[in-house]
Amino acid sequence: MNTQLSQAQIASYQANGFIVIEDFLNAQELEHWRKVVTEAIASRGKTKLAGREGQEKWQEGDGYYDRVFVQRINLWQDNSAMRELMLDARLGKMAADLAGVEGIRIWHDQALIKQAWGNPTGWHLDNPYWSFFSQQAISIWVALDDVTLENGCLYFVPGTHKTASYTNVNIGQNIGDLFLAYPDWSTLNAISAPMKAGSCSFHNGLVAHGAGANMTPGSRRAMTCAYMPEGSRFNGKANVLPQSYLDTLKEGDLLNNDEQNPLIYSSTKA
Ligand SMILES: O=C(O)CCC(=O)C(=O)O
Ligand SMILES: [Fe+2]
Repeated sequence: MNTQLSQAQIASYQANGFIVIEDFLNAQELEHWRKVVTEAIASRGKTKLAGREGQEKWQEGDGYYDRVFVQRINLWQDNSAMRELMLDARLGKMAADLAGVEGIRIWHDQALIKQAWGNPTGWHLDNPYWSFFSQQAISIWVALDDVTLENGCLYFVPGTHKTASYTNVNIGQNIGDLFLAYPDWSTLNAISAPMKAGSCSFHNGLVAHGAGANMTPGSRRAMTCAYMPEGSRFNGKANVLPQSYLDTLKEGDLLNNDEQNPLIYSSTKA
């Protein structure tokens, strides 16, 4: 795993709100990640979020959003091989160094499989969906297939993380709705991020991003993980937090539960 970051890469991430890292996984590691993701999804079944079997809200249906991608969240919580991949401190250090923070917790992982002929991923921000607000939230997105303009690569609008508020839109059928909420962004150009399988990108939780449709008969598989900077506080949104934990939280509380949000790296702890 190529986890080295140069100062130039960190500076580029901070200026643009995203960075692509080529050849992140070697061929053997890529095979392993593919296998783990495939098995974890298969054993999860139709429930999108760990621990929510039978809850209607978290079951895959057949609407537009269900055809954007197969989305399975917090696979680390119910699959031990995925837990080993996601809790790797080297990933935490990359995320912390790019974000410019001391400590990083897992917010949630997610497999995002844009299947053959899948819908585009409408433009959105990530962090406003989550239970904490942070300008330093960050996600890794690992390409498990060659990701191209044809099968649904990511797109970013550079620099938007600097002017974003926490206003957001849902990933819906009108893929450009985000630009109605942020009219100042509507004349900016997007950058596409095609990647070879095994490459990855990191993006800021407030940078405008989306992905194209899958216009091919093959799947575009990605394994992703969203990270929360250590010290983040509860903003009142439930998002993926279980009810039993929400019952103990009030707005402003530190989100420091090691079971739900493991601290995978801290520069101040050995
Ligand atoms: O994979 C996609 O289509 C979208 C990914 C995304 O929005 C994210 O990782 O935050
Ligand atoms: Fe996103």
